[in-house]
Amino acid sequence: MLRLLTPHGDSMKIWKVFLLCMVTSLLVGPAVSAGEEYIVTPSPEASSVSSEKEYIISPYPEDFSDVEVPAFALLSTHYITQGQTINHYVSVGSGVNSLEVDLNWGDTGDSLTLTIYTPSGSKLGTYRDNYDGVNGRIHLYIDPAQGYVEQGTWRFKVYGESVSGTEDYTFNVYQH
Ligand SMILES: [Ca+2]
Repeated sequence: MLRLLTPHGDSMKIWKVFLLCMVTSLLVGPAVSAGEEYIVTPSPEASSVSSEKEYIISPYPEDFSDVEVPAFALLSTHYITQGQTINHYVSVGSGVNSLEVDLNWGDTGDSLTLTIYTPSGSKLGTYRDNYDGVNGRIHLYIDPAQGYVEQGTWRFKVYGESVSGTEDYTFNVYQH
C-alpha cells in the first residue's frame, strides 16, 4: 500500500508543480508582453531625450559678476491678474554659456510663478518666490550641464498664482 501511495503522492506533486507552472506562465505571460510594450513605448521619447540638454538651475548669486549681454529686456512694465498666464519668448543664439532670468514684481503679498520651456520643449520649473533668497522676485541662473545653452526660442511662462487686483512686473533674460 505504501509503495503504491508513494508514487501516487509524487505524481500529485508533479501535477501540482505542472499546474503551478501553467498558472505562473499565464500570470507572467501578459506581464512580460506588457513589459515589452513598456520598453517599446518610451523609445521614441528616449531618442528625443538624448537630443535634449540637461540644465543646472540655481538661484542667481547676487554678487555674481560676469560679462552679460541682455538677450531680452522689457522696457515697459507688464501687468498680470489672478489666474492669468503671460508668455515671454526669448530667442537664444549660438555660443551662449548660460542664461540669467529675472522676474521681478516686488510685492510679496502676491505670488507669481515662472515655468520655463526650452526650444526642444523640456520643462524647467515651476519656480516660485521662495526659490531664491529675494522676496517678490524670481532670479535664477540656467547653466547647461555641458556645452552651450540650446539655441532657439525659449518660452518663459509667468502665471498669476495669487494676485490681488493687478500686479506689475518686469522680466529680463541675460546671456552670459
Ligand atoms: Ca524670490
